[in-house]
Amino acid sequence: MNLIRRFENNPVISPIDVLPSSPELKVECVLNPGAFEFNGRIGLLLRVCETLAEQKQDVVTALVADKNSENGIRKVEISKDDPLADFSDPRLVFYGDITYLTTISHLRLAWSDNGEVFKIDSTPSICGQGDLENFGIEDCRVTKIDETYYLTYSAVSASGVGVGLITTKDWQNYKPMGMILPPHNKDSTLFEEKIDGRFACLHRPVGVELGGPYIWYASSPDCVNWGSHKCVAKTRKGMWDSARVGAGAAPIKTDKGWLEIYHGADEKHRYGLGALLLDFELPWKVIARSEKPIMTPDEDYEKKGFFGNVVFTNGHVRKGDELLVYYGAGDSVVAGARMSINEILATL
Ligand code: MAN
Repeated sequence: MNLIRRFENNPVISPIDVLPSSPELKVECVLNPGAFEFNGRIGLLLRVCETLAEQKQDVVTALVADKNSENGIRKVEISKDDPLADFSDPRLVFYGDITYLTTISHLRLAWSDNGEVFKIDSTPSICGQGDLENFGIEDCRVTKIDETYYLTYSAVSASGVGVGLITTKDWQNYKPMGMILPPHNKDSTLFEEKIDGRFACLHRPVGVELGGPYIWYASSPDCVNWGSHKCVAKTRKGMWDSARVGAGAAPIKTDKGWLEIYHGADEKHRYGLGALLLDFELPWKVIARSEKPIMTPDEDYEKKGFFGNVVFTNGHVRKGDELLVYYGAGDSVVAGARMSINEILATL
């Protein structure tokens, strides 16, 4: 049985399909989309990563959003032979006390009638605002509760990565609600229903001396103030998810409990997807968990890329038993796959 049925037209969106947000920038990667349905269409909220179109030979340029700079972007140039700089991770530049990103991300909408072919907006839909988002915003989860869409995303700056919240009802007017979980925290998704009258979420803080990058549960009366934190799932030594774990998109309601598709990575930064089955009433309790990943980076476009060997999901759309899972592949492109909820449950 083949649990994962990748779309035939994968990757469905590549950097070449996306217009840069300004002429001096170039789209380096398009990845990790949130997914939702609106007015009979499937929408993706893409993470669009940009760099300078014209790179200078001897420096690496980090881009920082800044209202007072030309075109709203400050360019931080770091010489390639500066002894204070470490360029070993293509995503980051460690420079003395500060870590910069090598790209800056915004969120952009793409729309489809069939879920496989997308028309991408020509301009950014949502950009980072203020000091806590000036390295960009990333990896948005979209959860619809009643008539409101809740967007939870990574807000990135030199102060760290935290979780930001924006709400919208019409995908034209956006209401920023600020940072709801402080650094270091990301991979936060809301449940599609309130639990015991409270908003519920999964999130991923990182324990430093003790603990680690584990999936946690929290609840809130208003979606802004979060409490009742509980640890849900940890990394597992020697397994495919030994180095980090993080929630994907909103947990899926099934008659066996909440099904959560999450990502895990090992020490070699190989990212796969697995499943957690959470207790319906006490959603921080794990009933079952994938021993083996349900999806690993196997295709060329998943093994290669800006940061290869990655399949990472934060967006899906449910059609009965079928899940359309959208994912970032190789941190470079957006791809899709069909999965059956019952088939995943059967593996647990
Ligand atoms: C990690 C990666 C990057 C991302 C930063 C900030 O290093 O996921 O792609 O830009 O975190 O969130």
